[in-house]
Amino acid sequence: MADTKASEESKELTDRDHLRRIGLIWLVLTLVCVPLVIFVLGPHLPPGTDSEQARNQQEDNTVLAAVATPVLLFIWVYIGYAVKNWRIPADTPVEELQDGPPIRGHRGFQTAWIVITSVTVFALFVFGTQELWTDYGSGTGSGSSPVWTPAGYSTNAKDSKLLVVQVIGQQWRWTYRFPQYGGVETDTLVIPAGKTVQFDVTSLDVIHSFWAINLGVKADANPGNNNIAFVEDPSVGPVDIRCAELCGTYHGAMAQTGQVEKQADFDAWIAGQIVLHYDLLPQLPAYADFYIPQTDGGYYDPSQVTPPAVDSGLPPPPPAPAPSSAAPSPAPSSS
Ligand SMILES: [Cu+2]
Repeated sequence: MADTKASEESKELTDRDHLRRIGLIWLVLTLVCVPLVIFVLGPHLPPGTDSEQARNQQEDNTVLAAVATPVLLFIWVYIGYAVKNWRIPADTPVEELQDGPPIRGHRGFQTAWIVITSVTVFALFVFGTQELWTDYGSGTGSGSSPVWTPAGYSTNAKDSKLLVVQVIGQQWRWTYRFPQYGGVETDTLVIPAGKTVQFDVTSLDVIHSFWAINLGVKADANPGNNNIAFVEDPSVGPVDIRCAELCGTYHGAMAQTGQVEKQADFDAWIAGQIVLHYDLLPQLPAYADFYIPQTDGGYYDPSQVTPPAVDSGLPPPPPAPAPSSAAPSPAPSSS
């Protein structure tokens, strides 16, 4: 009875009245939900706030969610309104079921649709491009010549004022090499808090992707390629690391926990690593931007070799023996 009354009532309303009601409900919900998305949901969005990059990306995700909210609400409000007001009564015989009348050629609606969607998408395009450009190269896939470089960056790791960490992916583990610390290699990532770190990401075999989730860094690891990404001002705590490119059977096993330490703790750790691996250092190939295992049986492309800079406070390791082209070199130690 109430249903019939309601549907009779809605029949008396013009399209314009319905539109006004839908618009009003949408407006109220939008005014309530957008601030909730920005101020309540936003601070919980990934990738968190553990570095400058992460904070920027969290802001980007908040902007995207805030822009998407009115669109989503319009769809939900319209569906809810239509279900409530234009539903065919349940006892309608099947043969009487039919589609509603088609809507054609409403200039105002078509114009508004095109303008609103175009402005939204174009604004997001400009915003997204600007954010990629200025958000410090993380994930831009700029390769060895990053679009954005922080102060202190140098194309040669030796001259860089930043801490350079070479990230080497292979099936199925990560190795980290520190060219400014005698080229020592480690199997865990430790970096100092509050600094800018440059990740030179490469691979020994197939394509991997170095994803330091809570630092907001994701960079593809391509064999024969040096893909550079930066992280600024990381805060002390664990780093959640994954491989983000399906790379074979044990792809899922490339998950690891690194650590951001206070500078003094990092200094102690890296000095300890050098002492631990001191005898092995001469057996490592000279530092290079990437490994090319196939070329001459060695692990680095000789044309890419740049001498390592040692500023660990320890004496530099003895010079590496001349590479032999007859037999393949042993795999570099990663532990
Ligand atoms: Cu992988």
